[in-house]
Amino acid sequence: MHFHIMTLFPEMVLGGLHTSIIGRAEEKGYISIEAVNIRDYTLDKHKKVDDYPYGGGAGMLMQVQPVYDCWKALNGRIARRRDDENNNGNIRVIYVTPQGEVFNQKKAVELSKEEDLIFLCGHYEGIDERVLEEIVTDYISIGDYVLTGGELPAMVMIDAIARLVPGVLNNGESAQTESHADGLLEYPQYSRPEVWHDKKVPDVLLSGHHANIEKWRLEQALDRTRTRRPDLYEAYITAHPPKPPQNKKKRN
Ligand code: 4GO
Repeated sequence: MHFHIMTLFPEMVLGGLHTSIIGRAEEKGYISIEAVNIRDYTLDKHKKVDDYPYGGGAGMLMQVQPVYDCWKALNGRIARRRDDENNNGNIRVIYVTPQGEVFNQKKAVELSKEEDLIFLCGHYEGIDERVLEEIVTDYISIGDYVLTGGELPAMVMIDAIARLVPGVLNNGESAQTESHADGLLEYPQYSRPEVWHDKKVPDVLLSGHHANIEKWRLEQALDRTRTRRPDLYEAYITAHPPKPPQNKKKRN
């Protein structure tokens, strides 16, 4: 899967994503991450990319020309790599904005199935609406708060999406069993030593009894979700109503 980030701060995005698991996934070729500097496309002789908003108001806006020309060039490069000149506009462009649909694990799963994704990161007070209308396919937010730029949310989403791409996590199972995969928070986990600060690892985990361990983990996940995220718990219980107790027929 190929991630393309349109930004005024390419070093920021690349610096944050070239480390750890995502960096290794890139080295191994499971994903690629490219940052494109919008400023490289400005036709302004002073390399300016922003201007005052019509109608007044605080701050500056990113202008249509550099954003559009940057996208046009990038989209063309992707189309040529795919050997498909007719796919203009097919590549999803995500504008990272507090006005978008709120990102979650379900959205991450959906987006992880794309071959290419373009993230458009705004700065200042945002981007001239007209170019957004022409190039953006998805408006997505990482939560109800305002940041100074779209770079951090783009990095958050890329991390969440990339780890779902096959091969990125070494253990194929771990993306399925973790928090949010099934709508529940994850059960608590323990490693060595067996006792620490007088706290002992729960006996069931040392028992080797896999059915009991699974049962304990599900109970813990349910309990944790109910107390910490009652909203998720309600949704889970609605989708998985608890089975009524089995009515055991007495045999004569
Ligand atoms: C995205 C972008 C917050 C989010 C942003 C978010 N703030 N909650 N700021 O995902 C355009 C200029 C938006 C700064 C950007």
